[in-house]
Amino acid sequence: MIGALAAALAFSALAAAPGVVLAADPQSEVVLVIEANRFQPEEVRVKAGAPFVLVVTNRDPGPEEFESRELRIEKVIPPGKTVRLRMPALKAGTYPFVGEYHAKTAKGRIVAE
Ligand SMILES: [Cu+2]
Repeated sequence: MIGALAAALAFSALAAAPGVVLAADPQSEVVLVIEANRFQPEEVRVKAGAPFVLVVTNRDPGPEEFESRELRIEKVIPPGKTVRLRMPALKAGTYPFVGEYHAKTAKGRIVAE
């Protein structure tokens, strides 16, 4: 038991070593789901100045277009599909987006802070 604990501690110490973490560190992901013509969540918060990946899944039976004029993104997401959008480092601020095919209900924003 103590041996296993020591091994676990040793392992986490290893995992915490900067070089090791860096090599395996995936770019942070922000997850959005489209369902019933709405985004969930409608607001996501990200760190300003750090690129990230926006992962958008469309659970609706029809296509949706993720669109943000501010971010210059337009991406059609077929029903049941997931797209991964590489996002640049954003300056602090609020960046609205819509699902263009259902823009009355599908609205959200990315807040970089
Ligand atoms: Cu469009």
